[in-house]
Amino acid sequence: MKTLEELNTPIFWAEGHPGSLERDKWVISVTGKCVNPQQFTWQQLLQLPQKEVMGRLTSVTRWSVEGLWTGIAFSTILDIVKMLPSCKYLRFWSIGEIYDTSIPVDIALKEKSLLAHSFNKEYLSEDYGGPVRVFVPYLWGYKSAKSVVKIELMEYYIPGFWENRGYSDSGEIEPGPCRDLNADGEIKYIQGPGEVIF
Ligand SMILES: Nc1nc2c(c(=O)[nH]1)N[C@H]1C(S)=C(S)[C@@H](COP(=O)(O)O)O[C@H]1N2
Ligand SMILES: [Mo]
Repeated sequence: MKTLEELNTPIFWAEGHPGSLERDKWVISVTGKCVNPQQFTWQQLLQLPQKEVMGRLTSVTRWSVEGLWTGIAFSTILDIVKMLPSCKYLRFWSIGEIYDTSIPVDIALKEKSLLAHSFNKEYLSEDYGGPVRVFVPYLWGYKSAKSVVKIELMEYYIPGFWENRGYSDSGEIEPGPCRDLNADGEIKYIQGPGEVIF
């Protein structure tokens, strides 16, 4: 099984590369519309039930990479903090809190959405959003915030970093050509919205 680097996956850090990040000191705060806002350390995240999903990260810049992602289901986190019924969106913040993006709770709760720490059984490096990033194969990659430090449970939607710069608020995947990085960048076609399956 290949790493993201071996698959020549582009490394996107629109806000600037964060440098080296210490897995053992990583903390994610979960705040907003919940009964028990709390922080999760790296060690605590690893003690939660782990989930593996096979899926594609697909960029609006038209490349897509598939692999086995491991992490924690959002339902696990939202149950622990006791999300309130008024919460409709999850807003993710990356390290430095310049990059943010939001997704509807119902998409976060879909089968393959994860707070991911591994790709093809290896921990994610800083380049690819380690220690912990969002993985949401149902929407364009800009919704999959890297190196997440905060998850805000929101009643309403706020456009994030790329949404403020012209990408769609929904992040809905649109049909068209796309380079499949698992096939050496061969151009394939995205047929419709939703999870990309070539
Ligand atoms: N913090 C942060 N997260 C981010 C981005 C970014 O620039 N900064 N780029 C997004 C976009 S546009 C895509 S396609 C994916 C790319 O993930 P990769 O850099 O691991 O390939 O990360 C998303 N998450
Ligand atoms: Mo992207």
